[in-house]
Amino acid sequence: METKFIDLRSDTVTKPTKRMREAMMSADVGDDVYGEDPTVNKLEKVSANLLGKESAIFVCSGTMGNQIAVKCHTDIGDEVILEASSHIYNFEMGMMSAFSGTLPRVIEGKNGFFDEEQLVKAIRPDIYYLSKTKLLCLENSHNSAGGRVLSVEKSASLCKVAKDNGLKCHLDGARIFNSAIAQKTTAKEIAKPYDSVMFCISKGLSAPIGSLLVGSKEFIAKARRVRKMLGGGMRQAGVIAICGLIAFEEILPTLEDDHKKAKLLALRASKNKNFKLNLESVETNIFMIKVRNGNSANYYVNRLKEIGILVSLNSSDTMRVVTHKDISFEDAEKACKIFETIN
Ligand code: TLP
Repeated sequence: METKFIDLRSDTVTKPTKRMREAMMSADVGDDVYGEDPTVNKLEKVSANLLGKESAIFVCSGTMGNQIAVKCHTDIGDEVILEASSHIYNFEMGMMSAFSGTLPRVIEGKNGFFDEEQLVKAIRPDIYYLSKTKLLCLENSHNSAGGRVLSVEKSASLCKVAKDNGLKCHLDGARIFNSAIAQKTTAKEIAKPYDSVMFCISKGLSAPIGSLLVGSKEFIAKARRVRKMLGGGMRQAGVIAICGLIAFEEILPTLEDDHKKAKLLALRASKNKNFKLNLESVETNIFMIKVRNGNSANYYVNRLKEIGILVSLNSSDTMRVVTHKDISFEDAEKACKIFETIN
């Protein structure tokens, strides 16, 4: 018999809802490379409005959206400033160098974020024989930091420093709606100081595929050319784009539940003497559990798997737990009991 796991590895494991699957059957479609897919066009328009930008482009993945942005904002040999544990730097296969020929200048942050002083120091002086610092990339919520949130004020202040120094600003907002909910603000407010923002519909929003990149009309026109270079020009993509439109109506209003489930799980895991957790750091749907009894995190990843719970290995002593809509409160309660007692 197949084991039903409580899958807390990522919010990317979410399955499309019944409403999404039904809507896929009847979605109005056309050839998107000709700009003729009405559903894709609608998703792009709604997404741009939601984020308060002029234009948007539907792309295959978060990685593709981020890398198109890096390419559009830079030239070969330029420097890009990123936080040391950011997704763009660590998990996108070196594409910022392989595809855009840029040099990452990483800053060690605290809880995923650095401050204005560190940023200023990382910007190269404008001297002809030095490479140019062209772009600041931030991530909000910050995945590897355990779903930490960057406040609207801090975000604006960092972007101001960048802009005063002639840099463009890109936000990896894969989970921008989680950040907005945690701060009781809107994605539009978070997106304001950025020239471009990428967000995913295939994570907590539960669509099967896709991300959106938003920005000015001019930027998105350039992004369309770069997406085509990457082979990302899709055809009747309305069958997947429709899921994004439904996600905004059906899933977005429930996203806060994922944060509640994460808080419940973290609280119970914190009662286990084998684990170390900072409960105040649980702000969204992701949190980290540090192991402290001499066993490796891998030991617990495997132990949990034996009992029917999947979590991911973050480092030798840390596991990552991610909640999402396919984890019910009942599942969360089952996992809570195990997190509290496992040894
Ligand atoms: N993150 C995935 C893994 O790659 C780690 C996950 O399970 O969390 N930005 C951020 C902040 C992300 O967390 C991810 C995916 C991406 C970009 C890339 O998105 P995809 O996987 O659609 O290329």
